[in-house]
Amino acid sequence: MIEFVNFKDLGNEKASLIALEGIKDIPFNFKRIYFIQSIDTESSRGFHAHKELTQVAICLSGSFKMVFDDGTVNKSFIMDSPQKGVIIPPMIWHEMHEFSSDCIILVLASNLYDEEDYIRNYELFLKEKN
Ligand code: T46
Repeated sequence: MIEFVNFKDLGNEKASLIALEGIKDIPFNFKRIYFIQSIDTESSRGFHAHKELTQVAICLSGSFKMVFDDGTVNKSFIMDSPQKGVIIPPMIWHEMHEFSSDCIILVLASNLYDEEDYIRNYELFLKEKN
């Protein structure tokens, strides 16, 4: 259920530099990039699944906890490295918790924003899964 992609740091002792190319580093040609920052550390985010969208989330700074739920199994893991992305496949309920104050999350998405692609109701998600 959880698949990570690892990125090589091309930098040197003066700076870290990570390049992300569609297909090569990210397993699809991304059409949209967004980032989440200045996150209230008391807050949680996500609480939805996507019908068709695939995404890769990368924690550029700080850390947060990601929870994946496929309707049967619930797994959580910590994201805390800009060299590691997690693939968020379609039809995985995902939640983000425990943001550090310096947390910045970059997300590369396979498609443009479409609210119709979201399932934001957990009961509906379970119904669609089964
Ligand atoms: C996801 C997780 C990891 C847009 O108008 N365009 C966009 O490209 C995005 C991503 C969001 N929005 C609007 C929709 C909402 O009115 O921005 C508002 C906040 O979005 P949302 O509450 O969905 O944010 P998160 O952090 O719960 O979820 C986001 C992504 O929306 C979602 O696809 O998988 O990050």
